[in-house]
Amino acid sequence: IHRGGILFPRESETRQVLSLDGIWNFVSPSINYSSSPYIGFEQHWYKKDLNTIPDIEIIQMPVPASYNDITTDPKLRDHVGLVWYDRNFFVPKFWSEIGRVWLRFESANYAAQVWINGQLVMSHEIGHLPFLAEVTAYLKYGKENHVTVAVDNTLLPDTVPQGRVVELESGRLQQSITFDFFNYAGIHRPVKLYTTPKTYVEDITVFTAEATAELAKLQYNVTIEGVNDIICRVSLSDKWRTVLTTDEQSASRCQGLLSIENPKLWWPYLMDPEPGYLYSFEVELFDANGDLVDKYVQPVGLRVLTWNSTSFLINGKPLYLHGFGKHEDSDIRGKGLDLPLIIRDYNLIKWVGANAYRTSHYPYAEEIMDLADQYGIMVIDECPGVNIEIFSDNLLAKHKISLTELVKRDKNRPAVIMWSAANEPRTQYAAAKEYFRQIVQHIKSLDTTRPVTIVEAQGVNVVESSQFVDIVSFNRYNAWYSNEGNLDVVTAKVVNEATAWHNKFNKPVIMQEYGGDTLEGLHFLPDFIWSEEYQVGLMSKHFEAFDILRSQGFFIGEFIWNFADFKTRQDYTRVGGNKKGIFTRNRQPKASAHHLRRRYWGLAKEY
Ligand code: GCB
Repeated sequence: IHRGGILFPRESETRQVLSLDGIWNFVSPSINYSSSPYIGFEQHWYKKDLNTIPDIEIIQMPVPASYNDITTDPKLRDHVGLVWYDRNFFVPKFWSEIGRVWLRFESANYAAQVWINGQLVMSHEIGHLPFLAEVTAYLKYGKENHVTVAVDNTLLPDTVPQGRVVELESGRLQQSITFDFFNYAGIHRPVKLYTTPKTYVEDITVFTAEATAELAKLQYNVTIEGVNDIICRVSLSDKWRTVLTTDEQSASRCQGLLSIENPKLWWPYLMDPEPGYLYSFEVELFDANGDLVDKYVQPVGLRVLTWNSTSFLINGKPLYLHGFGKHEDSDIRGKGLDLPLIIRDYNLIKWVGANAYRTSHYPYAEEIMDLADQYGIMVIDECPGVNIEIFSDNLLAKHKISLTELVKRDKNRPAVIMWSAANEPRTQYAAAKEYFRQIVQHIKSLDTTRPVTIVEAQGVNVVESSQFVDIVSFNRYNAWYSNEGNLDVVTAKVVNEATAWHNKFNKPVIMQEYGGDTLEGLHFLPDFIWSEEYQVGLMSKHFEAFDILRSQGFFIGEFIWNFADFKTRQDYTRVGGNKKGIFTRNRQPKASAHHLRRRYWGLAKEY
């Protein structure tokens, strides 16, 4: 597998992109065979056209989408093991002279192997992250080609996230997981073939070294693969495409510092009349004749993050984060990328007046992240390490890989303001200490420009992990998982706990989750658990606590759980899924959304 950069495929004067999205052939062994859910390898399905294999049922499967809710068959919804996808595609003849051709999957959950024309071209493990390989030598140019993908959703003690497979009395395998959200699987995001020249821009790293109203400095580092006899020209242009500054370097060392006078800084939504301002960082490679060899344009935002023991600042101004935890989740498509849905979500985020969210509990699609950059919505970027129970060296190694890939993917994004190393790991265990010391150190070795957090659920006095982070995060379900029905205890409990976190670690504190399940349309007066009134009441008690905490100077954020209702595994505490959303799964408001909107817009007035 390719170990270099994972730049998003973008068309340019020198690059072409071809989408492989659409309807693929799909086979699930659990529908066709009762024996092994891992069938296909020994039978060499990757060397064949799935359509030509006798006695198997082909399902028409959309890509991108989760496969679980597409059919009416519970065996597919609850399948554990391999599934197979394949399709044919054409590659233009002139691509044989163009340089290199790449195949890139934006994500497949959980692990995938990919063959082109019967030859293995890449394997990747860990969902929600892109993977790619150069496939130049495997393609037939000007002819029909065949791609096969085997996707395995099995979660084990050394996968990220962890899981266990249990055999039921019926003989069926069941995936056991520690988190509540449904373990959707399949090819979740777009699949693209794209070209680069033989000598090409392999990776770009930018960060803002300085950002004031008078001057910004952008540090850049471009890595180039191919021949060395090349000039690397970089330039920065504004949104009107006016070039503000340029620089020329040799291909072997294309790095430097660009200065921009009177810059338009990247500001979060509601903090500036023009939030999310992006410049274009253009990289052009020229050969000795002055001919353009490659071009890649990377959007960049100019902003600097700083933090201390009580506050978190952007461009020198203190931040107060108000938003939610989210999920990639919707009816039928599951975790499959859906453009109407993601734009609707941002319109709701803006309507409700949120300025931030956390990508609970895994990295979100690159299209979603692009919009955060453009709208100025700040993102706490979480890796897929959710609810780790058993710490091991194998898991640690893979957890680090997931972070390497995440930072590589999102390092240039102004919207990403913090890395979340994990959600609710069992950090009361002694083994968590060395584990998270290494995890945080690993993130710091990749990026020192953003703070790191671990989202804690254990008590402040037992955690072995938060001493390593920059910002302390905790989740707590007062008047829900404890003290259910007792709204009167909430305010004091939240104030006391947040204060205890700060006193113990001397760091800024965020409440990353609080909330209660609410069935839309269920009303009770006086408020009663599961009703819309109860959710609103629970929020009001938290708001009182947050206001007290804000006056104390170390409390920097409130995130309600969750933005929208979402599907979970089957559980007697869940009526058709987790209903803690302020929006329904259809993205319509509950009473709580209107309540939150009044608060968040009120907070924005204080900026
Ligand atoms: C949590 C988890 C989140 C769950 C939530 C709940 O603490 O972080 O993934 O969905 O509780 O509603 O139970």
